[in-house]
Amino acid sequence: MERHVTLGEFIIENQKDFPYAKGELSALLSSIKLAGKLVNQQINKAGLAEILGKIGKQNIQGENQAKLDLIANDIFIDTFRNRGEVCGLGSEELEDFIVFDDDIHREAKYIVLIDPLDGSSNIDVDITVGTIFSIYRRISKEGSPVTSEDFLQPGRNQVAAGYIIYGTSTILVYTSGNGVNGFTFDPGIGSFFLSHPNIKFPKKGNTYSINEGNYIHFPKGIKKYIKWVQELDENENRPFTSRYTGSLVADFHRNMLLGGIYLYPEGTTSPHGKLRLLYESNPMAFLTEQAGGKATDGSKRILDITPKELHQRVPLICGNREMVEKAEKFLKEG
Ligand code: AHM
Ligand code: MG
Repeated sequence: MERHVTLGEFIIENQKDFPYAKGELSALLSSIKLAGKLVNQQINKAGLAEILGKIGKQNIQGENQAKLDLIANDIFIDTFRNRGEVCGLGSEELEDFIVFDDDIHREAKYIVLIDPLDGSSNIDVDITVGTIFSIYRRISKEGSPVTSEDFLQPGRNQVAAGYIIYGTSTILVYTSGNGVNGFTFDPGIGSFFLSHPNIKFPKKGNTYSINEGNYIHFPKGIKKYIKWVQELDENENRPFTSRYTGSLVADFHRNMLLGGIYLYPEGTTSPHGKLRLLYESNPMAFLTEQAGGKATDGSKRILDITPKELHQRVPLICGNREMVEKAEKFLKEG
């Protein structure tokens, strides 16, 4: 019988990838796995459990919060609180970071940043959503209080990052700096199994993902790039195909598996784009690079940006290296 590797087994087998870890990072990834299963369960029954819809409040960024956004947020926070590997957490849904300041957590090495339910405008219409996570070692001394500097580290310091995509199947995709692997959830057994080993962007791609409704607000270079991808050129497989769900996780996942580029550029109404550096762009940039792609804000490597604030936004262009470099060229020429 063929051996099916579970996520738990894979994490333990690859523990040697983490030079300083004594098992805490493996345990932390297991916490994410557990929280992901709980969120998955809620999403699957959302229409029946009266947990669809908005709650009539807005998050720190002025966006309407959905019930499931907050349920997912609470599930992740409770899971980390119930276990001992995390000393602090930042979430897209919370104004400030949380410090787990008790005897168990104070000595912990890791902080976590999460977007508990990304693409939340899609929840009520049954379109794929995702959880995005990003893990750093704290800078402050273990045992001392967590500080904002622990959270405001450049993305290149991430020790692990990934997402859970709640789509036609539920898949957890992560990297700990040694390639990208995906694990599909088997709901009958209740386990994630390795289904997408060593994911790499295909050499060539011909899908572009961008909210073209914002065209009028885009910088000139992006407008020209969009016209270029729509031009006929049989040698280069153009025009490209447009695919955009409004869920970063879904668009990213497809582009990484089939080849493509995702763009959320700056616009006149959103000068730094929409996506959050800490909760969305950094983890996706880490995954992108680990899968052989490129992630930029238009001119700079995303992972080299030093964040100034927790909810900082940044333009994001990520995907197949060649495609991203072409978009950068158009932006440079203006
Ligand atoms: P969210 O975290 O509030 O769901 O917002 C992030 C989402 C991304 O998943 C997606 O790519 C983008 O917002 C879509 O934005 P827009 O509707 O402006 O195209
Ligand atoms: Mg989001």
